[in-house]
Amino acid sequence: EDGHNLWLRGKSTASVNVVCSKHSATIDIAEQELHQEWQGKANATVVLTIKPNKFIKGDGYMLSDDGVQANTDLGILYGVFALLRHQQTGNPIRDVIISNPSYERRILDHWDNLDGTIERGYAGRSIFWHDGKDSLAVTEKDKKLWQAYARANASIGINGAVLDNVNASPLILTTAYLNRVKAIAAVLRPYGIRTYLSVNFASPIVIGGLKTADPLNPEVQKWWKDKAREIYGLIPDFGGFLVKANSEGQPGPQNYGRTHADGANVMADALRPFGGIVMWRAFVYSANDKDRAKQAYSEFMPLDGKFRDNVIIQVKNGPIDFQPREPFSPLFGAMKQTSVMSELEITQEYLGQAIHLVFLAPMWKEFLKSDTYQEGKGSTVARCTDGTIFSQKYTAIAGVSNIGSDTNWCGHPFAQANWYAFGRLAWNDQLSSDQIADEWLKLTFMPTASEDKTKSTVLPIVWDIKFLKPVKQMMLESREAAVNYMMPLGLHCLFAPENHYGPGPWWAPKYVRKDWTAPYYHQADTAGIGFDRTENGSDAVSQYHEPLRSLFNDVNTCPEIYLLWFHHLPWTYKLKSGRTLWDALCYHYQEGLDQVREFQKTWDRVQPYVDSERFYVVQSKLRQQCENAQVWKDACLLYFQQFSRMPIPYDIERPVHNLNDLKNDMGRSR
Ligand code: BDP
Repeated sequence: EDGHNLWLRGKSTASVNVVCSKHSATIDIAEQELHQEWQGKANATVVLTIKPNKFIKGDGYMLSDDGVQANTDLGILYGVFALLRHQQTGNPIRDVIISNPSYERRILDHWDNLDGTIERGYAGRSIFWHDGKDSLAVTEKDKKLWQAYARANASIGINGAVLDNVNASPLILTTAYLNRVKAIAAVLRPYGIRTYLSVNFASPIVIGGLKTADPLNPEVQKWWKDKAREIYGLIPDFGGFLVKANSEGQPGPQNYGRTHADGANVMADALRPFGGIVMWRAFVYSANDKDRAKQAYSEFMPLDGKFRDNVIIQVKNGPIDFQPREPFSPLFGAMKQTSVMSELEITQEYLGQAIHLVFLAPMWKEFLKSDTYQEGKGSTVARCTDGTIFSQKYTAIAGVSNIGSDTNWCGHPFAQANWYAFGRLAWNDQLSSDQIADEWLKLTFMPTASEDKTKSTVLPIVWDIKFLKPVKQMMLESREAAVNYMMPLGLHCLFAPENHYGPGPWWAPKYVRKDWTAPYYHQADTAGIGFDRTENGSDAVSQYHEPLRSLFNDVNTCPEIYLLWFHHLPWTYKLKSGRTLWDALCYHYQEGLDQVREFQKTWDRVQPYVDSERFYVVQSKLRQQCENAQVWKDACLLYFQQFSRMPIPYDIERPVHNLNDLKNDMGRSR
C-alpha cells in the first residue's frame, strides 16, 4: 500500500449497463469509471442525459435513481464521480440530488519551478517539469502521471491548474516550454481541466528583447497580444495568467510608475479575445504603511473599479501570509467593483509541512464563513466571492498545491485529505469539515472486499466505531492543536526563517527588513505582548467594516483567538477564564502538546484497521510532530518568559529543552 491511489479505490462489485446517446472523450471516461467502480445493483442501467435543466448550473449535475443529467459533458463526468462516491461511502441515492459548483473556476496553483524543484513543496519534485538534458521531451511516464493527476482532480471537481511557480521564470512563455504546456493540456483536457500559467511581468524584456515592460508602451502591449495569440494557437482552451508583481523582488508595473491596474489590464486586453482571464495577486508589501497587515488593502482599495472584467484579484485568506490562524483579509467584500477570489494554501508551508498531521478544512471553513458585514449581516467571504452578492463575470478559488512526484503524491498520507478538502469546498463551500473528513476517510481507508481479504472481515459498523470515529475526531481537532502548540491567542509569524517550519520568535537580524522578523509581529517586552492594531496603534481595525471594526478594536469584545493579533496586552491581563495572559499562553502550548500525544494514542489504537504501510508512516510522523510540538512549546515559553518574568504554572510540565540549545538549533528541528 503506497498511497498512490488516493481516495480512488472503488472496484466494481457488479456489472452495469450505461446508456448515453453522446460520445466524447469526457463521456467515455465517465462510462469507463462506471464500469470500473460500480458497486450498486447488479445489471442496473445508468442513463447519462445531456440536456439543459433550469436547476442545473454550469457543470453541475442531477443524480437520481436511474442516472445522471447535466448541461455539459463535464457535468456528466462530475455526476458519475458523485454517484460512485455515494455508493462507496455507503450513502445510496434515495432521492433526486442536484449539485452546482460554488465557484466557476476551481484551481490548483502549482509553485513548480522549471528545473523541477517546487517552492514550498514537500512531496518530491514537480510532476510537470524536469531538469537536465531532454527535460522538455514528453514521455509516456509523464503522460500516465498527468492522467492520474487529472482523474483525481476531476473526481473532486477541480477544473484548473496553474503549472508554474508564481515566482515565474520568463522562459515559460518561450515556444519550447509552451509546447510542453500544450502536451500537458492535451492530457488534462478530457478531464475538464484547463491549464493556466504564472507569468513574469518582465517577459517582454527578457524573452521579447524589448527595452521596457511598461504596460502603457504600445510595443509592450503588442508583445502581450502576439504572445496570447501564439498560446491560443497551441492551446485553444487556455485559462489565462496568474501574476505576482511588485512583490518580494518580482518585477511589476510600479517599476515604470504604473499601477497594478495598468499592469493587469495590458494582459487582460491581450487575453480577452480568446476568453482568457488574469488572476492578479494582492500579496504585496506596499512601502506606505508600517503595518504589514494593512498593505494589501491600502494598495488595492484605491484601484477598485479600475480593472478589466476579466481580471480577478487573487487574495490570500489572511492579511499577512498563510499563518496557522489569521482573521480574513479585509479586502474581501470591500472591493465592490472588482472581481475577487481567495487563495488558500494546501501545501502546509506554515503548518508542519509533510510531517504534521493537520487537516485544513476547519481553517478554510472558518475563513469562508467569516462575516465581512460589507453588504449587511451575512456577507460572508464565501458569498462575497461566489457571485451571490457581487455580480462578477468570473468566480474562482485557488489552492496552492501540495502535490509532488512522491509515490503518495503529498508526502503525508493525511495531506491527501487537504487536496481532497480543497476540491470539495471549491465545489460546495457549504460542506462541513466533518462531512469532508468522513468521505475522505471512507474512500481512503475503508477496507473493501476485493482490496484486502483479511481486513474485509471487519464489519462496517465495527470499522465505523473503531476507526472512522476516532480518526475523524483527530483530523477535526488537528488544526486547533497546531495553533495551540505554534501560535495561540492570535500570535503569528513566529517561525524560524527560510524554511518556515520550527520556532524562531527571537529571530531578528539587522540585515533584513523589520517586517520579516518575528519580534516585529509579537512585540514582546516586559510590559506585554501582541501587535497593537487598534485605533491607538496601527489602526488596521479600520480596514474592517462595522461592527467588526469596533468588535476587534475593543479588547473586551475582540475574539480571544485574535487577541494578540489586534492588541498589545500586559502579561497580567485577565482573560475571560480568569487566567492571566501569561498563564493562558502557557496552558495553550501545553494543550497543543497534549493533543498531539492523544493523536499518537488514537493512531496506535486503530492499528488493526489500517494496512501496515500507512500505519507505520503515520505513526512515525506523529512521533516527530510530538517532538516538534514540545520544541515549539519550550522555545516560545522560555523565550517569552524572559519578558513576562512570571513562572510557568506549576501544574504544567516543565520544559525539557533549554533556550540556547533551541536557538542554536533553530530551523533544524526537523
Ligand atoms: C510566502 C512563501 C513564498 C511565496 C510567497 C508568495 O514563503 O515562498 O513565494 O508566499 O505567496 O508565503 O508569493
